[in-house]
Amino acid sequence: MNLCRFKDQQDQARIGLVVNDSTLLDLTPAGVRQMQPLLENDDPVAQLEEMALQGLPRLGLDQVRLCAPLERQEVWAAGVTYLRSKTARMGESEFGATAYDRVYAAERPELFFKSLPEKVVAAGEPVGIRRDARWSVPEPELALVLNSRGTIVGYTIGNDMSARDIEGESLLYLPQAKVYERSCALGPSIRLGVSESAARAWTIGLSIRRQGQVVFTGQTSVGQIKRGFDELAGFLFRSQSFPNGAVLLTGTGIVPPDAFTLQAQDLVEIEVSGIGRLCNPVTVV
Ligand code: DO4
Ligand code: MG
Repeated sequence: MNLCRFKDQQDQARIGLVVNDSTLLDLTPAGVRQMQPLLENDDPVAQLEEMALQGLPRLGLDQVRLCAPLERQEVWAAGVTYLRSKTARMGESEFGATAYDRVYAAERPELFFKSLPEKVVAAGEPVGIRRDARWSVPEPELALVLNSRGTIVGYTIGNDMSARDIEGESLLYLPQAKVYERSCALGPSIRLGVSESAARAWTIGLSIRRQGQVVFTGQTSVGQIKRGFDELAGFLFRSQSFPNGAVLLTGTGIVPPDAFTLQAQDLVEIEVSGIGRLCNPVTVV
């Protein structure tokens, strides 16, 4: 069951339930105006299944504009959770290599702040590459949707856009490599009611198109993530509360070759087998 946010003709955000590739159910007549109360519910799937029986209006997905599937949640990200990410970072940074090696094996994961909700880019909107970076890549990641109790209520697709030259120059530049205009995309919807073990069987695919030609493709499996989802969420909620819940990206396992950098007008397409597809064009910011 996939939950989405969309804008109606009056530009008002509404909540919907994705029925199939082309149709959604508008949950507004069932009294749903925000996602948060649903995500706080102990069993959102049961609640939504009941609503879906109420003869709600059907809309074509091509008639609405999807918004990023979050409201007031901060977005955080985990890093160096896949072996591929560890080896790539060790290669990009001369003096930071041991830090990446250590954090991969350490008890405490790397977690960093990624985005305020209002800065997150939705499916179809441009993601940014910094104008002062030479080496920019998308990071396709499974994102955990957590309620205020730190419980995983769903999953969405995240793109942790990164400037690898800035990140590689100094570990202290990580916030500038990771947090800038249009550096985080989420969407298209939240998949609810899936256990961690089922999500671990999903695949993540990345394809990058330039002028219609595929210039990079890669694939990984969510099962390659070294850490448990509750472990990551548990560290995020240590000594910190999130009254609006939080979204936590779980790290990348797909890294394009070192010679590859994104360019303006490239098209980034991320597919997570259990969720759907997040596509964004690239712009310079
Ligand atoms: O420490 C650098 C960031 C790592 C990251 O974003 C990832 O592994 O996905
Ligand atoms: Mg990342």
